[in-house]
Amino acid sequence: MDEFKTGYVSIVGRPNVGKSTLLNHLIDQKLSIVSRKPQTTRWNLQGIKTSPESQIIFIDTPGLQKQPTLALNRHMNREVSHSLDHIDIVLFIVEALKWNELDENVVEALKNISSNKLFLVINKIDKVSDKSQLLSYIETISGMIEFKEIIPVSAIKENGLADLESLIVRDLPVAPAQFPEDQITDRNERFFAAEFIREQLISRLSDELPYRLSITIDEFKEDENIIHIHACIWVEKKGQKSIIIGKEGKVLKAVGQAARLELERLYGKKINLKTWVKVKSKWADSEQALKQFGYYE
Ligand SMILES: Nc1nc2c(ncn2[C@@H]2O[C@H](COP(=O)(O)OP(=O)(O)OP(=O)(O)O)[C@@H](O)[C@H]2O)c(=O)[nH]1
Ligand SMILES: [Mg+2]
Repeated sequence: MDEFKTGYVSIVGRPNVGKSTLLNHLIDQKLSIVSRKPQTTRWNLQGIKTSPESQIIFIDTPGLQKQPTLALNRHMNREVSHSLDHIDIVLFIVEALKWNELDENVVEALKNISSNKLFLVINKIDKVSDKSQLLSYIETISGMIEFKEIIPVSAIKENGLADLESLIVRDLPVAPAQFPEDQITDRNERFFAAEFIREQLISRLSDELPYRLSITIDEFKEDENIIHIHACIWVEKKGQKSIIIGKEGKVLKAVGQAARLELERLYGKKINLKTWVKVKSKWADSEQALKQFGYYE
């Protein structure tokens, strides 16, 4: 038998190109939250896929921002650069036939990565009816930056993912597994509780509000058959608090119910979820508040 291979694979790109969707479909598990709105992912998240031949440690990252002004966005960009330290392969994700200055910003951030480690992954090809258009698109991007592989995929339809995975395994170093074979992530249960609540809020709230909320888990207590979770939703203004609660508490109730179902699926246990909404003025631009909310752990 060939020797076992293990390595780290970072998934980077501008916001909204489908990085988190790709991670979830590559590891066959909903770990990373997804939404139609950009800037959904705020933290690096490892998704670990172990087979008899290999262990791939994928890192989903926040969408890279250009010249971020808020402390929160600077934190998100730092997460992306951390993901590139000691990396074996970088997947640069773009959206088929789309290219803008934020993609150029990613090219800039990848300039110190050896082209030997760099794969261009063109996502959302299910939206392209005339596939021949991809040729000139690929040509344009290849003129800016060199890649070891170029792989068109549809993360949602899982097209091209098996090819992508075998090319990754081909290039991973021979090394023993870093994690037990049943471990699928580096993040703890509190992290997913907070993220799944945030995902439900993002999908129900419009405009700027999703960018202005953060979740802390104040209690996480596991009994034999049930997990008790107390979550706090932090916003910046009183008006935002009333929107999140909704008329007669309807929005918050729906968010809690949907998040509870997702968490029950993930943990295979009953969840008792209680939520509160609190105001902390300008938290997204305060390093201190970000620390309190766990952004720098
Ligand atoms: N049609 C189509 N849509 C996709 C595909 N992959 C992702 N999407 C959609 O693209 C949107 C963004 O997906 P995410 O996975 O949240 O994107 P992201 O790159 O992680 O975004 P950020 O975390 O904000 O940087 C969602 O509405 C997804 O359903 C795909 O292969 N095809
Ligand atoms: Mg994401």
